[in-house]
Amino acid sequence: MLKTKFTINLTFLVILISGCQREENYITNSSIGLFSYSSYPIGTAIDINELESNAIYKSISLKEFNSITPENIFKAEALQPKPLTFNWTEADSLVSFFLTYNKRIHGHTLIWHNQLPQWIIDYQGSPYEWEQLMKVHIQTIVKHFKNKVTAWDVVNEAFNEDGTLRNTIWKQKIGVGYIEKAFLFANEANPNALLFYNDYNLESNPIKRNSVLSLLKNLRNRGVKVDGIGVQMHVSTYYPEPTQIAIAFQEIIADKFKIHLSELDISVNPLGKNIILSESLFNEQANLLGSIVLNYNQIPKQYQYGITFWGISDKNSWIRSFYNREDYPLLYDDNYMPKPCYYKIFKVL
Ligand code: 9MR
Repeated sequence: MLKTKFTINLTFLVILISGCQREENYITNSSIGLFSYSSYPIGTAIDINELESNAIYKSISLKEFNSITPENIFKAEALQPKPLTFNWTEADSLVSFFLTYNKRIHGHTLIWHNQLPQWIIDYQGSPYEWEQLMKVHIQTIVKHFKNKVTAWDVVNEAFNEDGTLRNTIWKQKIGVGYIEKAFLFANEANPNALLFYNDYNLESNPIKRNSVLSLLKNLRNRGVKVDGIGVQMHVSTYYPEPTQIAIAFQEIIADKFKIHLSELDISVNPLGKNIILSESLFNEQANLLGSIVLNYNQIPKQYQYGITFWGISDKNSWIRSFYNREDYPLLYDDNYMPKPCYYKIFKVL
């Protein structure tokens, strides 16, 4: 009995070690990162503080990814902290650093209701003056990064879950036409930039997705340039089902919009319970990621803008601080070691 147990354990150990060695080869024996295996860009959100202080973070960002979304420093509070005073220092340094390595820069985000500077929140003006404020904000930024930033999330999170338009400060001050105007202003500032609408739960909530699609189709029918949709993909091992995600992708491409999986992370603890970490938990996460990537692979090439993860290590994910819960949503663990979901991508790309 004892002997059988020992044999099984030994066999298991051998399998485990050889499996680990195979996986280790991906990272130790080659300088080839995730993006080199992919026919479409693979990106990450970048936290400027980590980039400047953490050498491992920096080297992973360069090795594994070829598309970069600044996580916070392109937002209005960072770029225009005071009226008509633009602060380019951090954004310029991040952009020029990654351009040196031929990375694509994705601009996130021009018009949003969060992370606004106080002066915009307090601004008193007519609808026309608000429209001018929005125009100057969009066009100054888009022109500043012309030939550097490939694409913009022009408007972010403008819809409610029931499909109605969110009552943002922009809608209150300018009216429902603010989304159309934002796209027109961005296009005027750089006709070569790709323009995206970005939102969450589009992969799981058909009501919200249909509203977004009908608004964007309407804009496009009237000659407004809208290139694609950022499907954020803050998903979890519990929800949604891969089939729901596949349906979302099919509906979006049927309407001829590019798809950016723009903020992908996979929560393993969406309900904030006390969890026990296990191999099966992380395998489940890896399997979901695998099916997301396989579904994305099915999209015709012209609609594949790329897949962007919302960070590198679990340690720095927005989820832990925002929801104040234990979670492990990204490709690397707290010590910057690749997790099963990292290895899974190599198998499905
Ligand atoms: O990851 C970002 C986090 O560091 C910020 O504190 C937070 C502030 O709202 O924004 C996070 O990023 C969000 C993104 O800009 C838009 N979609 C939801 C993301 C997660 O909240």
